[in-house]
Amino acid sequence: MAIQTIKVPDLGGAEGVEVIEISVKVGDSIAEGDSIVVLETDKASMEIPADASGKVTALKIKIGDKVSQGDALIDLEVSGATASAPTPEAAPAPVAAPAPAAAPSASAEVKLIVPDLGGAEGVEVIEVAVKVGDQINSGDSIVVLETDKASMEIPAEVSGTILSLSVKVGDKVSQGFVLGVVSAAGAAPAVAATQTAAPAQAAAVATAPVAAATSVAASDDDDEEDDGSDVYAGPAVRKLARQLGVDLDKVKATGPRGRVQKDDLHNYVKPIVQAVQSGNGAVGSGIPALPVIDYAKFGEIEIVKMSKIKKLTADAMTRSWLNVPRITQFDDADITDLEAFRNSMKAEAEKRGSKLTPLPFIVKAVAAALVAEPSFNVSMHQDGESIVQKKFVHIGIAVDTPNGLLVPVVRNADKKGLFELADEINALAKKARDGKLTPAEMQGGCFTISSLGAMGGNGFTPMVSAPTEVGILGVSRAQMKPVWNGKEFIPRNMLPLSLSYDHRAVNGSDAGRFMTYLVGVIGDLRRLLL
Ligand code: CAO
Repeated sequence: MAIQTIKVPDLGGAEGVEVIEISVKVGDSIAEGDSIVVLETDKASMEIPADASGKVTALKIKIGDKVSQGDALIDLEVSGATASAPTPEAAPAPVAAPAPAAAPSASAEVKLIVPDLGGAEGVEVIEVAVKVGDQINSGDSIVVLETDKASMEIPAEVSGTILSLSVKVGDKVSQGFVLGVVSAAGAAPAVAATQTAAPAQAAAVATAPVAAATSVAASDDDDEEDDGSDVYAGPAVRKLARQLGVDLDKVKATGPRGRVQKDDLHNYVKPIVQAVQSGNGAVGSGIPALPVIDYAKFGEIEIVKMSKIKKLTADAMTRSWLNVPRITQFDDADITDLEAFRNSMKAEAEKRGSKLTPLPFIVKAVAAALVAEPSFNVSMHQDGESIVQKKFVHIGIAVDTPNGLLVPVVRNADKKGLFELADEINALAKKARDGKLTPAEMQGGCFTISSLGAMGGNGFTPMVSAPTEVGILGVSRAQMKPVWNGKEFIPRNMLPLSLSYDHRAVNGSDAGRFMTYLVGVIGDLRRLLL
């Protein structure tokens, strides 16, 4: 390991150039060619790339500093390098600036010619910053070129009107390539004729190999196409934006003079990625991403990882929420008689080791309702034009576990007795809480029952388990209520039921019939015999 200091290279003669952006921080691992800082003169800005890979151990500058050639920028811990071979200058062999060169024609027309690119050939044009008819000033960017290492801007040497352009995005150009012709009103032929570097304009300073780049302040044109070309941003940021497919126009700039910085791009992209990964937003769906909130601003917080089950549930709920047009219907079932029967059976249940809660009765009633109203015992077919009608009755039971919600499935519930159902539900619930359910035990459900009765509540709107099911019954806490029997109010034990259904598969009248049947059976279990 050795420490190497990266210094300011030849800036084409410019001195005391302002540091406007520091793209790295201590501890960052950077690769050769990565931008370290952005410097800005009154004409243009330029990025200084690292000429070695390594870990940043110290920053020698801060934003606002004025630097010149040879000033230290950062210390880099370089693996594999020997201490005796530090690179004294970031740009050991600075080449002439890729100065905009212009050659005069017979009239006042001046060709815009690609200058010396530090030896690079066939460099790709990634941006054409002007169009025919544009009035340009000397120093305005004409094109941005990009090698695999860095990008650079080619500014105009003369002021005037663009008469023609002979370059487009994607072209590969080398020194001498004619980019276009300018009608250079008042251009001094001597300037136009020379093809030497223009240090005063030092807009682009290439190190060897071509490695520095510039960008010029945004154009004032309001009628530009919305392609980000009129956004003020450095080449590295533009390159990153292109790689990520980000429209720079949409990125909020926080840099000096409205410059889009790398962090701005990260801040724009991060919430979108997070939203997509968490299922809170879907690319191309038009669903706006949720903003990222820094909760620490409001008080002490702790970030706690969600369990795998919770994450899976979150994904499933989001899928259901986005895909299922859900309706929830509410009703109360009179369980006074059911409870009287259940209490009368408690001793017998205990004797055979069963725990008889209201739930097995509800499962039995739901199974009967699925047989009587098969419109609920379906799945939406993936062809979008059919439904899958099921001839079996498997019922999922939502079980609350320390790791999250699990839904084991009671198979052929319509064919099982109350004790058998009670035992199976208890066994599956225990397995769920012990983390011992097999995937097969959680598959194949036709309908789910989510019972929050032991916890309380008057009703809720459960989520349909898409795509396998189209209905789910929420069970809330039973309580004594005054019920009008036609002559008087009598106390009855009423069980609140919430039936959610996928309105693509089930229509309101189906749901009404299902609920009425269910409430009738729960209210009078003898109906199961019919
Ligand atoms: N009204 C009033 N009391 C009720 C009731 C209701 N609707 N449902 C159950 N109870 C009573 C039971 O009778 C039992 O009392 P006793 O011991 O005096 O008989 C007590 O509440 C506790 O019942 P339980 O929870 O042990 O048993 P259960 O059969 O009702 O439920 C199970 C089993 C596994 C469904 C439940 O334990 C569970 O995990 N529920 C949570 C489900 C959930 O999280 N759903 C939300 C999913 S999000 O959509």
